[in-house]
Amino acid sequence: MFNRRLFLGGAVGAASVSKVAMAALPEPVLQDKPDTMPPLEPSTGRPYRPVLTLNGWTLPWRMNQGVKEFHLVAEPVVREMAPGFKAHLWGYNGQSPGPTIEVVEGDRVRIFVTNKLGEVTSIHWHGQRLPNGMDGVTGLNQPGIPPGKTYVYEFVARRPGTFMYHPHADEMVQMAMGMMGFWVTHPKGKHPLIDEVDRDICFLLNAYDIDPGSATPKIMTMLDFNLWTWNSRIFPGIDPLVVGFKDKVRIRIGNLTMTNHPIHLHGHEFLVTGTDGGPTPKSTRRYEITEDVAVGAMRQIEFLADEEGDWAFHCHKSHHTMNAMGHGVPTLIGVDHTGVASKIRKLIPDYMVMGERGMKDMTEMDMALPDNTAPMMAGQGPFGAIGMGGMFSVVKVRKGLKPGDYRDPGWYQHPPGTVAYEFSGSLPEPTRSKAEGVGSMPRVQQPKTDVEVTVRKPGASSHQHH
Ligand SMILES: [Cu+2]
Repeated sequence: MFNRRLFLGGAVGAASVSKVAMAALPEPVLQDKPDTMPPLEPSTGRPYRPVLTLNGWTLPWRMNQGVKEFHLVAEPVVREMAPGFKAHLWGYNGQSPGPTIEVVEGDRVRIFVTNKLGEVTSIHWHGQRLPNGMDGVTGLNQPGIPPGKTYVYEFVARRPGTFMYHPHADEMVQMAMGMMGFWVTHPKGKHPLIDEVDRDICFLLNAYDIDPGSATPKIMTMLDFNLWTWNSRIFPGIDPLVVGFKDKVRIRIGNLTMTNHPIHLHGHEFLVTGTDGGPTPKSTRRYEITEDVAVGAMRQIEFLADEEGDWAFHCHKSHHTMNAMGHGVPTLIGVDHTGVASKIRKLIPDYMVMGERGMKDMTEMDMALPDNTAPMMAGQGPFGAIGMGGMFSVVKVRKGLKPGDYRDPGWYQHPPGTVAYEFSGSLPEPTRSKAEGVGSMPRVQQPKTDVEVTVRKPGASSHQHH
């Protein structure tokens, strides 16, 4: 696929050097797997500790007379969002999102961008200080890159921190189709606000609207996305974040969806050490367990992994931890419809109803799904099905991991007596609240009879009137 020896420089023979010198354009490096690839250790240029891209990879570069040269190819890709579920997206170098680009503060960077789409594109280097003509806004800073053409961007990575890249050409379509990538600029030496960490993990938040049975996102959707993804993967297709006990951990998150995501970590408190504006001043840092990542924003969180176990790590909007969810599903909590659904399914094979005890029932129902869709929520944990999907993964904190070993260590083995257990004694009558209070003032009008309402979620009607 690509000549690693030639591309990465290092021990390159004389014959290869002249070949490199002749080839103006670096050979593009492609990735055909959605797996989390090991961090790319820098073989040329200033040293740094590389990041791990969750279900992603880092783009190799070549050194050309002191300039780091990268080659991005904008193209249609097939992305496996979870095992057995593939989507037709647009991305870079074989995947969506595109590869992570890692450089060091002060590096001169040259990026060749080849457009293999059917329409113009461009790349905006979100958050970078750079010459105005390199900022990538089609029509404002440059002409669009026509199909089949290659443009060159060149600038110095002036500011260390966490960034991303995405098109600024027909961006509603191109970003809805999955065109985006991560960028990390490492500090060139010791930095007063950027600590060295043992594990440094990054991913993008993205969202798609793909009807069950189809494979291409609907690009007009603004709010009602049905696939909430991390790096274009949905739980249980998202790899765990594996960290060693007492490791200092940094997680970098960028949001290129059209809504905010309160990202929540169990078992630990973290500090927000950076945004797309750069490292945060130490005086502004406070401990959090949930950090809202706004639209178009990036956050860098850091914590000491000093609690062993398998800790949930997810978006706290509960609809974002579900997959391929149909709206217009009536709420049937409390309604006994035993047998009704299976009778209807004999007539309408795709008919689904919500379980009468809640929606988790559906993960256990043996129902036929349309081809190429993700089960609404499904993951098999050590204690049974995990009623989650979408933006959900697990931070696995383990003793005895070797530095840089990100392999899944399996499920946590809980020490005896440390797992919630069933109570077997006799139960006293639980205390219940008996009055809600009278309110701060008397009501002006009192209804003739008391009104009693039932919560109806997820509400179908509210979605149909905007
Ligand atoms: Cu969310």
